[in-house]
Amino acid sequence: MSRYRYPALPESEVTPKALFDARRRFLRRGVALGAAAAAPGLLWPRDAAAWREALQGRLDDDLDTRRLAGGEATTDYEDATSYNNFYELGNRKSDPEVFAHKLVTDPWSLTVEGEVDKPGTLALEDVLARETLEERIYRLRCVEAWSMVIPWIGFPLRDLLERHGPTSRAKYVLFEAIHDPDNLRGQRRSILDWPYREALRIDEAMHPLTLLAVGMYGEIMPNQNGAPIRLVVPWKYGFKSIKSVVRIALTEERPTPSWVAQNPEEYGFYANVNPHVDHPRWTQARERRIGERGKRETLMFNGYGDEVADLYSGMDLDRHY
Ligand SMILES: Nc1nc2c(c(=O)[nH]1)N[C@H]1C(S)=C(S)[C@@H](COP(=O)(O)O)O[C@H]1N2
Ligand SMILES: [Mo]
Repeated sequence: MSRYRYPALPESEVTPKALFDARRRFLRRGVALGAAAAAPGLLWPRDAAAWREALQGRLDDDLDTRRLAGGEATTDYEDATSYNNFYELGNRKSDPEVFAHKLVTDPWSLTVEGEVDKPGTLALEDVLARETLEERIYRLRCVEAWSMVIPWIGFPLRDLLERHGPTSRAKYVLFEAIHDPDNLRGQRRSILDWPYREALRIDEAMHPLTLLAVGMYGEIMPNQNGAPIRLVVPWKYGFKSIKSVVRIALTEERPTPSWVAQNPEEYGFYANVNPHVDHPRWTQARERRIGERGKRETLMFNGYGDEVADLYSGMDLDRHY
């Protein structure tokens, strides 16, 4: 990926893969590293540095890991943080890393509203204090026919939604990303109708594989990957996995995601990974795994069919792409 190598983050900001692996080995041997995990319910520190330290303390804890990428090797950290789609930070794959510092993540709050009994806006540290973090290794398949395998750290979206009590009218979940055109160069251009919006059907949102991620590779989420909190829906094309989420609204009507609004011929609401339905500009039968030579066959539902195919039984997936 040397073609995409741009000025790297300061060394203190990154954990090279080797260090990550070494720490994992330590953790497997049961050696406690870093600060102790913060107890749920603890009042989290409000200033950014203290918060980072507290979150890092929880990431250093021996989190449960679920390997859900069929034993496939994880993508190099360097590649996963330098080859990105994050249009708020620019169009090129290298832009998100180069302009990562423009994303202001402190303070950050998350609003949950709409069809819920208990709407509310919480500081991110208060959201996190309630949740149990875990590690999940998932494939990530972009609609542009490249893919990665990423070890995320986060918690099921379902846990958050249930705390707010979805009403019986909640049929869809809308997600909205940060809107900050003063700092985010991409938002000064009309690539999309900002802010970036995505949506899931409620059963997709409540599915145990659907994750809200706050870290990856044992680290706090790098800005270019969607800090401080992003969605990860591993059986759908990457554009559904919206980064830097500020608002979640449960709705009765189906929301229109940004990409669907921009080009409904190219992007569908469901966007399930499907090797049999081609995008007008890309065949979806095969994919390029970043860091590998050659191509891989794309798997139906990105390899998560056993878990999720039931969600779509009786639906014509050629039409509901
Ligand atoms: N807010 C926001 N979220 C976004 C995007 C974006 O441009 N803005 N790009 C999407 C696309 S197209 C992909 S493939 C994934 C890429 O995630 P990664 O850079 O962490 O691999 O993020 C998705 N989430
Ligand atoms: Mo993508």
